[in-house]
Amino acid sequence: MTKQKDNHTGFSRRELLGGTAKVATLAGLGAAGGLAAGTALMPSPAQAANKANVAPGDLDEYYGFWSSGQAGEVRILGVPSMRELMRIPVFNRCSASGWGQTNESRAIMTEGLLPQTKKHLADKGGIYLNGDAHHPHMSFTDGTYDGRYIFINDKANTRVARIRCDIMKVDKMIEIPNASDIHGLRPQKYPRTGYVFANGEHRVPIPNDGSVLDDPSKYHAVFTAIDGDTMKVAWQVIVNGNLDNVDADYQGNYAVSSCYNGEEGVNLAQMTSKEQDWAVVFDIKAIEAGVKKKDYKVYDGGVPVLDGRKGSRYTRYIPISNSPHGVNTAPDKKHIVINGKLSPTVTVLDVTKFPAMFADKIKPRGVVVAEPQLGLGPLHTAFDNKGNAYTTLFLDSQVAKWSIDKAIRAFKGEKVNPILDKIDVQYQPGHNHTSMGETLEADGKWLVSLNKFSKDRYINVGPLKPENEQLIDISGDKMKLVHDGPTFAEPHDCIIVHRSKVNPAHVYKRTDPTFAATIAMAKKDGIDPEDPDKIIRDGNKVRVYMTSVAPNFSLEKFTVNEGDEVTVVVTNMDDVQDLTHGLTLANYGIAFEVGPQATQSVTFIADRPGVHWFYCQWFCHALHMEMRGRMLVKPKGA
Ligand code: CUK
Ligand code: CUA
Repeated sequence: MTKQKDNHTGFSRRELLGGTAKVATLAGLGAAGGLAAGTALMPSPAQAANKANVAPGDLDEYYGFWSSGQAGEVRILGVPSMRELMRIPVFNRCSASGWGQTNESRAIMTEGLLPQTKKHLADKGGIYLNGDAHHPHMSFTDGTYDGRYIFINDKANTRVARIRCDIMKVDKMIEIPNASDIHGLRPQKYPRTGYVFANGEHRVPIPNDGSVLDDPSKYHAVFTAIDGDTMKVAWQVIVNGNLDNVDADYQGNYAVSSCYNGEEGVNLAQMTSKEQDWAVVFDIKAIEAGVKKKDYKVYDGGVPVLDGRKGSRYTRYIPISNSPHGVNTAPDKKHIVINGKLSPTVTVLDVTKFPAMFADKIKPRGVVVAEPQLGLGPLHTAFDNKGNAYTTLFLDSQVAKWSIDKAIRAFKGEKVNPILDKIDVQYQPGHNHTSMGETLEADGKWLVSLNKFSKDRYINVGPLKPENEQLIDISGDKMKLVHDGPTFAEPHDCIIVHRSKVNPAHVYKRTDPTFAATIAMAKKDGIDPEDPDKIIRDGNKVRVYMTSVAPNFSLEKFTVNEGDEVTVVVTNMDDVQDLTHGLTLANYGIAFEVGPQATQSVTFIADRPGVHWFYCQWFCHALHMEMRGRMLVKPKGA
């Protein structure tokens, strides 16, 4: 394939192809070698786009949960409209909602940090301000989404967070000990989540305290199983090589991770020197038995760490050529696809052969049942409900649709081409995802391709270009591109969840655990937080309690002394849906959201004397501008 060269000729591909989605689609078919006959029947892009059109006021059929890579948050999109509906701050700090600033969010962000990290952050504000959020996945029950939680990794600072789907806010965030840079993440699919599997991608010494430095032979990668209910690490397994992506089977017995650095190198040349890497299979039941028998060591974090290196009864290593990347379990409950990255192939594993492999009755490669060559740079695969798979080809800037069955038959020697269709995407796709495609309820309606480059698809916005996420209709034989969506860093990964699976609340419950500690504090101060207009002074600590009801704060003003440690607690008494208030404290860098029926608080030092207005920043009422009050800070010695 020479597609990339187009970008070096001075012409953009769009110009070369004539600039319509239709022509691009045809070019994709041409590349698959199946052009001509059916093309006259293809609907125009406008017709095809109609299906994706959600009229004003109409609701989408699916929730899309998008990670945002280095932006560190999760975004909720409506699918198929691709409208961005909401952002959920996770590892980032959010100016609008006060995530990372409120006492409630800071408790969530800090309680799961290791002691050495708390120490590291002590003089830096106490929390990390960045994250690299790659893989959002919903909790499962019996092989499909159950609408409880979304789990997501932070590659930048080795964390895993949990989002509560009833309020669409993070309620737990933990740092993973003994590992570095959590990358691949997937929940157990059966019988339920259960475990959340998390891959430490980069190899480091254990413990990583400086006693080992430039001796990579003493570095390790660690696989972690987190209990998704308690958000505590259940156990860890040391492996050979490194750990990239992971998926679980539909039986609850195994997890499979890809390794692109079997060489255990620390630079590019070393990491890519060998033709063979592998996928490592974890035997969950054997590991649980090993934990029971205390066949482990304890390093950091007080968690059991088992040895799963080659020869261990807990793992098997399946040789795969050249830097495998994505790992994707098919909804046929049987096949797991490992995507080749530097190899043009994907490798199909048959999970029903795993017990024989662990019993050493067959060689690890004996579980491979197909290895079709799809094109250049296969990264990730998604599935429909008809036995087909959709693989992104990063280097070819295409998505290949292929038949798992045909690939298996071809592997056995039958003369059959497993590739059914190819479509051009713009440009360089990483992850893709189908509607409900990672569950037993895959429905084969929509495919989203998350592309790392937009190049010429949009008017120029300066040196930093948006990336591009595209919606593809996969309901027919041929894939049809129906929507381009520019996106800020970064369209990393997503899931597409039928809206029947998710049922968020409209207003908070007063008993919500995310602000229970604040209410307990109010009670200790002898205050009913729902009827508070009270200022408690406790040495130089001042706690200010107020409520909000549009368009009023219950306190018109409060007075503190310069140098006081002030905690402002706001309870939003409005119990109407969509009536969020906020509190912004001028020239103190303070702002936070208070949802209907929620209590939120912030603590700061009143180190600037003078008059400081606080105001509501959520436009809530015709008299929203008047929804304000004063903090009076008496100067020292006055
Ligand atoms: S990894 Cu980036 S394209 Cu982090 Cu999911 Cu494959
Ligand atoms: Cu309350 Cu604006």
